[in-house]
Amino acid sequence: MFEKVLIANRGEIALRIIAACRDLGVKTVAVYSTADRDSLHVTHADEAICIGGAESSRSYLNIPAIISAAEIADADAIHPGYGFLAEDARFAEICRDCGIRFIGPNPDSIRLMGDKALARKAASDAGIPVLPGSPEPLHASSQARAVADEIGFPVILKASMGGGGRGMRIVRDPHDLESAFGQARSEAGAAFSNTDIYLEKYVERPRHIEFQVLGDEHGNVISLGERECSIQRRHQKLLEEAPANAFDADTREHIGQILADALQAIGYSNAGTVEFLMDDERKLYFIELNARIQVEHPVTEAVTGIDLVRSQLLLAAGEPLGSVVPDAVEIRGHAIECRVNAEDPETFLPSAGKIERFAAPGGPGIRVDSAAYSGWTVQPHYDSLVAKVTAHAGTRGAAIRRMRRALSMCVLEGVKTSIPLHQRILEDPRFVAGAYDTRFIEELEL
Ligand code: MV4
Repeated sequence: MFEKVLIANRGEIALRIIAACRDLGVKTVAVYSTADRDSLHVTHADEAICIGGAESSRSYLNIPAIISAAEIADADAIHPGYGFLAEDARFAEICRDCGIRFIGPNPDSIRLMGDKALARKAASDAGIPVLPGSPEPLHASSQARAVADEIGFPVILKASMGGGGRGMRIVRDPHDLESAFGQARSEAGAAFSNTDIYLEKYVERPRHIEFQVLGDEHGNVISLGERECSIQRRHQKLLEEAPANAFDADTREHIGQILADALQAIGYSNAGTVEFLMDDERKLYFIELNARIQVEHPVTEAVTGIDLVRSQLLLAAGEPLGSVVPDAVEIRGHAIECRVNAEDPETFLPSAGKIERFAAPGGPGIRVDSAAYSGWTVQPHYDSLVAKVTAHAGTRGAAIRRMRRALSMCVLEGVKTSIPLHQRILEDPRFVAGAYDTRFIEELEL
């Protein structure tokens, strides 16, 4: 195992990684920006090094500063968390070239998955179901026309270097295809310095279902089941659950086996999340693979009993999968996570400011991941996540009641938060019935 791990992140995920390291007896190095001097990841790491100014580009995205910190502290590995440098293939490569283990997939996997058109082709070639669409990136609108006429409208144009909802354009009327293609291309060029576009059949009212996978560095991959993440607003998830609503064990098994075989063929290792859209016939189609630990990993940890961040560390250190996870992974009960953001409930804009009072809920089946404390200031420079509250219980109904109890016992004063919105979601009959899709929030707001 590693002697010392540098955590190239902040907030709750930095604390989560420190916890996993300490459980394994691994020393930790925090890095922080000048805005984060009073942050808990600085308090709790064994060492802490200031790497630059408040703006992310000067600190948490500053590769030379982070590598220098790792060399000064003599860290043998870097955990990138999520966001920031987590899916930067170049950073993973630089770590490797400097003799520092990058705790995540290899640079080639990260690069492949970063190009959504190539990822889609690789997934399809490896036997993962994809939507009808273009087999390669499109370079001219005539190519888009040929594919769209073949598969039928509506279609969606997506930027290859986009993802997570950025750089997409729905085309319902065949007459709009050429102009939409031109706009998608110029937007992609401006946003990603890459004009590659691909096309897919557009799925109306999809559900967002994602599978957690883990792979070792010896060619073994397993699936740890799915999460349902359809409750989101402007591509920001608000609440996630595991397992997905009314998802049968046979489908879980079937897709899980396809993913294990496919990712083994691709040479994928460490943690990953395979995103699918589920249509109204409950068919699943691959859309993206996120080559990182995700915000919502605690719901999978709750229902599988597997510590995913500990697993990432062990796998990156070369441990075989068989010694990291049990032979038979069972899904036990139901878990729900609410992402508590410091935001204005009217405008959804981040509400930075001082937290005057914070007391996290607890009790049976409740887990809180947070770097907040009374007197801490929510920084305007970073994302507005203040706490993740995860409820685990024997049934979905019991998990919903447990989450309502936890949110009602969460004291969080001084900033506006998304808790009232979460409470509305948890009372909504469609949510309670599990009968929702990705349009749930826009319809809740009507
Ligand atoms: C789609 C789609 C419908 N059809 N692709 C948005 C985020 C990105 N990961 C993929 N997204 C979508 N891709 C096809 N072919 C609808 C969405 C989509 C969506 C997907 C998941 C969760 C929320 C969403 C909200 C709006 C659109």
